[in-house]
Amino acid sequence: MSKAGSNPASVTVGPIEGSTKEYVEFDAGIGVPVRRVHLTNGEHLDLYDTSGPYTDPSADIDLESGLPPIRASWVADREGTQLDAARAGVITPEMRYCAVREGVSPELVREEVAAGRAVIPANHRHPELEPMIIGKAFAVKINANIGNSAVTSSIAEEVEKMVWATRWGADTIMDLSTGKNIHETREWILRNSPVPVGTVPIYQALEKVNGDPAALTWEIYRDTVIEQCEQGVDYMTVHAGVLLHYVPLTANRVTGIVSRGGSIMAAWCLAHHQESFLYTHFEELCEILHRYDVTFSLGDGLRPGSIADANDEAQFAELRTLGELTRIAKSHGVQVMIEGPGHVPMHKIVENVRLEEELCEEAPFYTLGPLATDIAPAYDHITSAIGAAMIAQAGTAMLCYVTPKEHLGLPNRDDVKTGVITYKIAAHAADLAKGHPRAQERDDALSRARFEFRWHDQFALSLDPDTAREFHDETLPAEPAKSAHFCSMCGPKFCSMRISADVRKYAAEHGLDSAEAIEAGMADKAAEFAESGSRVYLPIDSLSKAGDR
Ligand code: IRN
Ligand code: FE2
Repeated sequence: MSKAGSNPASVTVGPIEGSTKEYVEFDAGIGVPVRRVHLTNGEHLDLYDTSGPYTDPSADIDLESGLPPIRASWVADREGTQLDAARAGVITPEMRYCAVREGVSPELVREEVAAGRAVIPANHRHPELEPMIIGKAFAVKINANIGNSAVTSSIAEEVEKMVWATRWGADTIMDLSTGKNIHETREWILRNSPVPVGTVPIYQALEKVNGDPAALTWEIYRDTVIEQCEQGVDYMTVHAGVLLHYVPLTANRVTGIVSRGGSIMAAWCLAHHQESFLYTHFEELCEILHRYDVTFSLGDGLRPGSIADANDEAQFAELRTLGELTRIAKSHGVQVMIEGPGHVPMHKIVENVRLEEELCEEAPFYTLGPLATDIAPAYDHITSAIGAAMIAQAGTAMLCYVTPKEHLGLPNRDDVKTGVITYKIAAHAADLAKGHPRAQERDDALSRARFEFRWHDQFALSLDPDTAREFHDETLPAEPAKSAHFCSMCGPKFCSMRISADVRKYAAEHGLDSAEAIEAGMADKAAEFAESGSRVYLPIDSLSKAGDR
């Protein structure tokens, strides 16, 4: 491995509270990971697990040697892509693996990949990867962006951010490093990443020409792409839809071009008054990506960066070009997904999915939020999760997370976790609405635990057990409170869950169903009320006598 120098010291390891790491039987020596939540009533629930061996206490984590190359024998003499195989009717081990993870048939996976409605980003040179699938027929996925910039962050921190993001549920990560040691940082991340790693090669190409977009050339870009393909990057953002004659369409926008990659390419086109080299050399790019089975993520360089600019001509002109490029990529057997906005008000969201599907042959849509309003910097994980949930329900396959630091600074570890958890909420809410086969199991298990006051189980089933427990324990830290039939929100007397349980108990004791029980209970209460003199407000001493303070 070409990883010299700064050795990342350590990363977060160990199981998530209330869960163990298990492997569902697959091929010899390879299992499909699940997070098994153990409940106090003796039941357990297996959850989709993105965290890799880091949550397995028996795993030997050594960042120097990287994760075990579980796919090594699958890719040893592989030629072609998952798309080629799927079209030829072949079910690859990666497809079978994804099928187990999703709880669907391998044939469904093959069909969706063959149709270009799903992608399995898996570079032949990233054998450490635990394969996953992105497509609207499957669970909605989320991506976490990490990466240092020129001003902050070290390699050690970036590797930890990858481990940390996948611990909380990131399905893929993108290394957007722009500062020093880009190649080395990426090597550490790749060799230790159980999830697909994406990049935006134009960022590194720009570093190579000292930050001057006009100095970029096709050759420098091409060599950067090859360098990253060789390293094992699984998917790449390519802003090939930013055409020279689209740039003027952004002139009257409120926020112009907000995409980093988009603005670099726009600057190049204007400086040379030539068509984008990403567009003119697109077929060559397809040939390179095909050799490694790297997936295109066609960038939305002209995405709206404000509510005012949503769904404008610049955005949709680019989308039409992405449709054209999708067909070219697919004709080369290269897998494709399409990046989308951005900032979009709620009533304009569904139109984005409809158009993307129409223009890009239903290639998986991968969106950045969108933010449903511009007015809440510091809370843009929330403004964007509103849009993300809606766009995912409409058919978006993967959501790029937004952290509370969006528009303000580089996210730290806490921001990364907040962003991931927020996006898991959006993705899961969409899975429920779409009727994804296994989504509701978890809600039902958690609600049962809540109703039965199994506090430990409620924590363990939650997206963020640590914070759930911490909030509970702020007011009721003692262990007996973990089986108490109330929490400090309403207190023992006003707990609706407890009262409901009482209604059921009354029903069982009196041989009634719940509705009858409520009626009978009401009648009892009415009699009691009349007996006590029909007064709504009782004198304080009558209450304290009953100990009811
Ligand atoms: C996702 C959808 N639209 C954009 N993205 C992500 O934004 C993309 O995957 C990558 O992580 C980042 C690229 O940003 P620029 O270069 O377009 O600003
Ligand atoms: Fe923005």
